Amino acid sequence: MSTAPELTDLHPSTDDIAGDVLRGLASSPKRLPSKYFYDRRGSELFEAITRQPEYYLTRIELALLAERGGEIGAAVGPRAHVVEPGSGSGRKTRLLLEALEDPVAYTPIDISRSALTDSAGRLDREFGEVEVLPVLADFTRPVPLPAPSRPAASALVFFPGSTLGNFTRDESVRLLAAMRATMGEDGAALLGLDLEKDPAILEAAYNDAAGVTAEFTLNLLRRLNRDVGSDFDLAGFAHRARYVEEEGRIVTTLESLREQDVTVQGRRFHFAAGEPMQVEQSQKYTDARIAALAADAGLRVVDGWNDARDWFGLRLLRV
Ligand code: AVJ
Repeated sequence: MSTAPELTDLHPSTDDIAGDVLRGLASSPKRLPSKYFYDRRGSELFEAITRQPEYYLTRIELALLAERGGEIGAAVGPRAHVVEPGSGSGRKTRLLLEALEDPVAYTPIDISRSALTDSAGRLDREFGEVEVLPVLADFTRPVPLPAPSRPAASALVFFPGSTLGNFTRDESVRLLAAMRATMGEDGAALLGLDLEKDPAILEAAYNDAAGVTAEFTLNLLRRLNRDVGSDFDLAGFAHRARYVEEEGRIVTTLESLREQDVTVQGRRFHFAAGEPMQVEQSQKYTDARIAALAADAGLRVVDGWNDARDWFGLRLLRV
């Protein structure tokens, strides 16, 4: 196909960054939403994280998609319409499409028009036989899927990267329920989930020796200074990521290195010396936790693939 893929615009409400930041700073303890990490520089820094020796997640997931593609393809079935909430870099999507038997269509869903056209264009050029049908929408709500010109046998929602782990449990259940509605009765969801393991391995993954993750975390403040006009002093905060064993998750904070005030749109917020501000959580999963989460969203785990060390898993969920 030579023309750009046709985009379906469901007119999602755009992010209220300023409102989200003001609410987060007004709450106690203070917090900032992790979805704002991913401006251009933040996305580049995340890509750099995935190349750090300590950050095993991406490498294992790519290997699972490459090495277990035959089994994954057989479990999903032929002529799937692949749906991807949040259009990523495309590496994983490419491996999935190669693993599937005669995939019919690919629908990235994103609220960013540029991210959407980028990933749609890339996939469209590479997979001539797969119809690319991007949808501009908020993927946390059910999305009516565009109909491919060749009917699909079922929809497959692809949510890799353990991105689900960045949401709270309630948000995760709502997100999975939205996916359930998007994929319909015959559909499935393929999730990539980071598994519980030795805390030292987890903490190393979020505190790489080269300091890329620290830079990624601090970039959030740089981004907010630019986009909401805050005056965070990047030298006044430090990246801290620790594993909270009782909750089975990495909690990342920016810790105020001294007593200081930050002004956001005319409102002043006080930080005590040592005060932590939560900026991200990365949930780690057990099979029991995944099963309970799926059940709460009206889904069940029907298949799964782990690496030999059980560090990372793919799970196939159905209604
Ligand atoms: C984007 C969800 C895969 O939580 O592991 C990586 C983001 N943060 N290092 C994760 C992240 C710090 C990442 N995901």
